[in-house]
Amino acid sequence: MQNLQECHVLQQPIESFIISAEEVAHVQPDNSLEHALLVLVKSGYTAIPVLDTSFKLRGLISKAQILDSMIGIEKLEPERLHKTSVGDVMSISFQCVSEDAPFEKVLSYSINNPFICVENHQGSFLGIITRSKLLAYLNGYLHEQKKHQK
Ligand code: 4BW
Repeated sequence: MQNLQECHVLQQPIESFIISAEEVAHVQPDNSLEHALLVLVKSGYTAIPVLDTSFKLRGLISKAQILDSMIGIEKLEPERLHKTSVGDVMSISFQCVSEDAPFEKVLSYSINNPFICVENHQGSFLGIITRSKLLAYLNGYLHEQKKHQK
């Protein structure tokens, strides 16, 4: 069996997997939850990054967190959506990588995260790497390996 460290698949620069910041749906910390819910529903995504006005990553917000924040004592209280801001409910603890992180690290983070945020060395948000892009690449690689073994 090939030594994993020498394995070409793990040497792949992560840059080629990044969905650039301009293409990533996002909200800002002081947006209302109502706005965030509209962005999430319209984009079709379950969770998206929260960026400040200087494009620094501040957190992640999901539909589940927004729905949870609407739960009152006995009923849903949708009026809370425009009184509460994204910054009040977003997650601030999440895994993120720098632009030169090894493929292996991103792959291992993707086990528990559907997407990984990528920052440059100045801390600016560059984009995301989705689990589906990593799996598509690995799938292609495995098929190539199989062809060469025949
Ligand atoms: O609108 C969609 N377009 C496409 N082409 N695929 C979609 C869309 N919405 C969902 N999907 C599919 C993707 O395969 O469902 C998967 C789970 O979506 P999610 O998590 O739960 O909303 C998608 O898998 P994925 O491409 O590996 O994306 C993983 C997660 O990355 C998504 C979402 O939270 C985030 N994401 C992906 N592209 C994004 C994005 N967030 C913001 N902007 C983007 N452009």
